[in-house]
Amino acid sequence: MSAVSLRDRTYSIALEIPIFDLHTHLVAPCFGSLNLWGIDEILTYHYLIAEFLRARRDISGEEFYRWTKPQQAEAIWETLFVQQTPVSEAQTGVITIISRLGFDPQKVTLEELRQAFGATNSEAQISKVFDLAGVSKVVMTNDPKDPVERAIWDGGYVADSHFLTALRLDQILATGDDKGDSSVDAVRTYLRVWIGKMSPAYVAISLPETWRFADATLIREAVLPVCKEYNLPFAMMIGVRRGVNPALRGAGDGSGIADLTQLELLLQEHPENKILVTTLAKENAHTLAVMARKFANLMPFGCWWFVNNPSIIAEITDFRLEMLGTSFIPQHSDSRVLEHLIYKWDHSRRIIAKRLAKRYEALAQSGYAVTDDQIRADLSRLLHKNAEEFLGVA
Ligand code: FIX
Ligand code: ZN
Repeated sequence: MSAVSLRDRTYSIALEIPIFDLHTHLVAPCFGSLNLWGIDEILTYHYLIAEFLRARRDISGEEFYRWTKPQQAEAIWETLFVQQTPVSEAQTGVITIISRLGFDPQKVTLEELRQAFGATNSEAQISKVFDLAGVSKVVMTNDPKDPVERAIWDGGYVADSHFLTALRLDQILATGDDKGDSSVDAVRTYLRVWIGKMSPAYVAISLPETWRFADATLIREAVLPVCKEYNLPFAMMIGVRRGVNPALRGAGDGSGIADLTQLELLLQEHPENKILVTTLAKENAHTLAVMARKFANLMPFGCWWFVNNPSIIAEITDFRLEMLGTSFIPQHSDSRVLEHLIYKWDHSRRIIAKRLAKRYEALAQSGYAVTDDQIRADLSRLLHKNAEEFLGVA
């Protein structure tokens, strides 16, 4: 079979496989205003805010954030989509969303888009977007230290089968329990309480590139023992430099290359914990793949944030397939706005299928012709089974 038809076959099978999205900032409908959807939220995604402020150096972050959200969206639409060719990944992502929702992205106006989104509601949009994106379930990012989210947990949480929970620890480890007690015992108790309330699929934290295992007392003595007690994976997102430009607020974070020998120390000391890791620096992704060959309890996942770009997703997926076969989780969307699921998975599904087909071509050159059943089984592992089995939610 020719390389082209192998690639086409692999992609058409990928389109049939339901996606399990391991990490997002989407929330179930019961979280009300935290559930972001619609064209103004799509246009004011912090990736686009950063790109807008580059295009309009005459406008400061302080001034931009004084505008209303509709004013921000109108300025971003005019600058990044009318005055410019939308070639960045975040710009092209908006075009993918608009096209997949049935509009002509080169003719539709912002007003027409606002009217179309205004004619529907969040529940209807959730089922439409999950269907269009081919996503079966997403994992939320849940933080009981967020006062708005906490109010829902304290009185209005309604489980939704599309949305699994994940207990996020950045704030809990930084500020301790509700009384501000960040002793090991207090944090262990707090984790047990919230694991009981949320039944999370995993427990997660983001860490700077300067993170050191020896200094991480609460991770070593509270988080890892409690995760092991509940057989919960611990997800570490390593390499973020928070607030490198505070004026950009959520758009102001940067990236750093981490010393992953710190992760090696954790894996050596805690072989019975299930550890999910994604890294923000491309260089770290390669080291992580090598490390996953040494530690079977380490599950590399996703192409996070600044490496969630087609050229880098392709490179990272290539060396993961070459070193790990199909024993990793190639992508998560990190969607913040509901409709992101459409573009992030359209773009990633196509790349993952293409890179897997490259491996099939290599097999063909060695005299091995892969079958449709094998392609389906491999893509099922990559797109949902590896995640579901590692989390124990299969
Ligand atoms: O720490 C995280 O979960 C990051 O993904 C976010 O802080 C970041 O803003 C993001 O959404 C990147 O895609
Ligand atoms: Zn995230």
